[in-house]
Amino acid sequence: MKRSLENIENQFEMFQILNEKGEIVNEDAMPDLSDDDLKEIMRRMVYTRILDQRSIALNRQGRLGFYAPTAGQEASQLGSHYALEKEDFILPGYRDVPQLIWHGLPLYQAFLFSRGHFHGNQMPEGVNAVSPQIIIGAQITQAAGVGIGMKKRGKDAIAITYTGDGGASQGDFYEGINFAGAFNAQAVFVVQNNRYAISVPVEKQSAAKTIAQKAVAAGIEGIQVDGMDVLAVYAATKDARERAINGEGPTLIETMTYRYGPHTMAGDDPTRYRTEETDNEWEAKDPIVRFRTFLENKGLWSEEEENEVIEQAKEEVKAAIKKADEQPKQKVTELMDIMYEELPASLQEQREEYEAKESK
Ligand SMILES: Cc1ncc(C[n+]2csc(CCOP(=O)(O)OP(=O)(O)O)c2C)c(N)n1
Repeated sequence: MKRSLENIENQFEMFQILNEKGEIVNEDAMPDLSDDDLKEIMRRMVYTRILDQRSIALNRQGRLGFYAPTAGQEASQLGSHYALEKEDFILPGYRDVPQLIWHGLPLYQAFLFSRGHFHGNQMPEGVNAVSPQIIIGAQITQAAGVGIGMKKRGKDAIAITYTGDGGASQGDFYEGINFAGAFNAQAVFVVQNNRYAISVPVEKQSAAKTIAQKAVAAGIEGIQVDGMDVLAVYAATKDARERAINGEGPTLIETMTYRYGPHTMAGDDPTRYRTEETDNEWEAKDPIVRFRTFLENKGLWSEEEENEVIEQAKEEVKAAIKKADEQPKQKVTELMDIMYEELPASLQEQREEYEAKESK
């Protein structure tokens, strides 16, 4: 028995293309990306890091509500997103707001989501996504369903869902990947293994040595990827996407990453469960630093370009928070109207009561 487990574990070595020093260590796997693509990926990662810093500041000023920091996870989030097409459908977790923004969700709406305003959950026409899931693991079963739907309709698109290592310890996760495998769903499951479910280390959540190997029991492909290496995450997702569309089944991608900040801004103190030594170890793997080195060595990136992106991000955040401030307050009647095509009789009376209150 032990030997069969070891055999499985040995199959999930971490896939890497760009090492911590910004060197290509796996030339054969290098994805076919133009210089413009490479620069765009860098731009998005830098922009998102600034967005994270500004969101934390806005939260501290009381101008944002719920916020789950993203710094450290840019390669996992944006490398996987860059492999998608507009038709692909995203089912994110609460930390995955950056993917939604790059899929087309306006920034001011992301801020409204943070404030609990329902307009933040209304995806604009053509933005194929649902709002971030708070219930851990629930998006996994939903993604299986969307991926099966895409297959049935013969679409050249996938459902992609994101969760953390904690999500991969939930029952919904196993049900979702099992169903996806059984029905050959056009789905990709990304688990961003940032080592902790709030304060619970991944080692205490599961005896499995990797999360990627959980794919085996569901009969689907699984791969563990260096989640701080944007090229590896991109290449793995692109490959998974193509295979899903070609009818070759879903894939589970585990990205090895780290969140530098607290779990959310609601009072988590990571110093109570992580050491400075571990933090430093992971910061040395930083996805932006290594990609910057890679691009600079190719003569594709400069300090001026980076500063331009930083300024642009700051300006856009400023404009978006202003726009969020200017939005009308949400009304219960409006929420009822968008929830139901036909309001049930039992709610009709409540609606009238709210209407009377709101018109005062
Ligand atoms: C079903 C359910 N159980 C518990 C919670 C409380 N909770 C919120 S975040 C979290 C940890 C999730 O960790 P992980 O999936 O690793 O994601 P990360 O926050 O690290 O991105 C838990 C248990 C929840 N939101 N939903």
